[in-house]
Amino acid sequence: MIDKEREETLVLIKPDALKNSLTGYVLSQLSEYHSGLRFAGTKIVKVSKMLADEHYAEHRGKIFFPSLIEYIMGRLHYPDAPWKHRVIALVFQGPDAVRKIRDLAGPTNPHIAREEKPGCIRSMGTVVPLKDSEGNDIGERMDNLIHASATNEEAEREIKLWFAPNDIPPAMRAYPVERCEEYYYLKDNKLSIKHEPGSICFLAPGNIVWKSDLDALQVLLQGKPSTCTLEAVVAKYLMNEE
Ligand code: FUP
Repeated sequence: MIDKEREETLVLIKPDALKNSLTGYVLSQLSEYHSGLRFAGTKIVKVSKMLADEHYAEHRGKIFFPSLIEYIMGRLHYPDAPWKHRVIALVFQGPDAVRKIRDLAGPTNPHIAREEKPGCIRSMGTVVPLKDSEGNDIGERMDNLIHASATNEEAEREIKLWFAPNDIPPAMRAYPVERCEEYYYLKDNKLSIKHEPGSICFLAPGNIVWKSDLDALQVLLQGKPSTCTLEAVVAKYLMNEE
């Protein structure tokens, strides 16, 4: 974290909030008047499988994971309207940003939120039982309207996953950036600096990128494992592409 004034946190307004026209309500709850924080970035995102998987990476393998991915991709709330599959991603900035937004969001589980903190944003959500093919309860999915980063470390990972530096005004960026000097391509989920038929260019010379993304790409090009995966780097630079 660079300084307290530039502490940042990621908020996602999820498909259930969009479907229920709660966007305005959520934004007014999180406004500077209530939170003391300011907007640093905002975008409408069609969530790809790659992005959803990376965002919820810590929950891979859990029983609710497939349903959680379908939910954040908008497929559950808009099954017949793929053009409505999107979330609103926001970066809020200011002292204590992570804690302030988590407080306004409330507990993860909407049932608990209603008991412990009536009136918080997530208290307006719902819990959906998950069943196996025989109809037995196997878990639950929490449709809790918004995501809010849980810690400063998570906020950095998530903001860098959802936002490219140029989505945020230069003076508001909290993390170091660099100018890209190479072309980087993706083909069959493999990284390359050479173009081949069918490969997709996701970065080009002159692009402004998170320094940590470039560091990760250098490590990955050498065939070594990186703490930041190739998918986590690529997902944002290919965001909203066909
Ligand atoms: P939070 O940080 O509050 O978003 O909570 P978690 O990281 O624990 O959970 C991530 C998302 O998974 C939340 F939106 C809730 C959802 N979840 C379920 O749908 N079912 C579960 O059993 C647990 C979590």
